[in-house]
Amino acid sequence: MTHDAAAIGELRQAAAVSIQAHQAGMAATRTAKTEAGVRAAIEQMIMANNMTTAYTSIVTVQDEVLHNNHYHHELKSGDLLLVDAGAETAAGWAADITRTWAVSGRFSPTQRAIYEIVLLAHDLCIATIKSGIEYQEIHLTAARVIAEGLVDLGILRGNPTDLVEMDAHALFFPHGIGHLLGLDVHDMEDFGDLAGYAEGRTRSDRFGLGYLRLNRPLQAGMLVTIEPGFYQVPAILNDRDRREKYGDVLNWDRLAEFSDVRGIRIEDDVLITTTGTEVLTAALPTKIEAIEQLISGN
Ligand SMILES: [Mn+2]
Repeated sequence: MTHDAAAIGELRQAAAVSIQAHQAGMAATRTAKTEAGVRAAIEQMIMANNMTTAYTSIVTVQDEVLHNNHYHHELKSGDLLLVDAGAETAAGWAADITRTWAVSGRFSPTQRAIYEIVLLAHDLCIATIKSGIEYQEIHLTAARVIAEGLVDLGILRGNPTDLVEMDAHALFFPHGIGHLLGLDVHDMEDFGDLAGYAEGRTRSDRFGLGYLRLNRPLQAGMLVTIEPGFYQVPAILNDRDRREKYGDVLNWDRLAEFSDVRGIRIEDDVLITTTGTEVLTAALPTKIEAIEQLISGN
């Protein structure tokens, strides 16, 4: 559950190589014709550091497909490319990073607006983490920021707190805020929820909480991911029951203006310390301007 100094040393190395790999992927986006070309650059960097991929890389312009392992799509100007890739050291310690960038090197105004909401959720979650806080509270922080942002944009209508209570955030953020990270990328999930859930706790049946992989108070030495997202998943948004339940709170006409935002996720690896937190993957930028620079190379 908590990592000792030797483990943290390994986890730092996995994080450092994963950062280099994402930077290589960003640079490769300038010339790559397909998702596969970007994936190759990312995984080459991991291999060149004598590491392996900690999990099957996600490198996709179909950003709304949460575990997409196809790489054949052409990269087109106007697409967002979502990359979820991490390295694993020879001893088996993993990193897990997601970034989303514009293939052209320039986010559109609509992509920028949604990206800023996801980034605000990411930043506020990380700022809120400390030893003793409930991880579910971090998840709900992200849910609230996303609901507030979507209300501001006119996509959702209503009071953000009420919207989170009715799980309206999960229409666009249909997964948990993150998970434990260590020898496995979803560390210890082979035990079901035995490690992820504190004794006596079980998964919620709520649409907006049931996907949470970790539900216990955080403590120093734990390494968790923080990975808020926004996606337009047709299977969720076109579901007849949901369209009825959320018919009054979702502005479909306004949402249609954001059709070039299929999905955005931003994920970092956060170590809880006795004095606060340390983001092991912080050296990889999350701000739009810095990412646009890395893509365009200027
Ligand atoms: Mn993850």
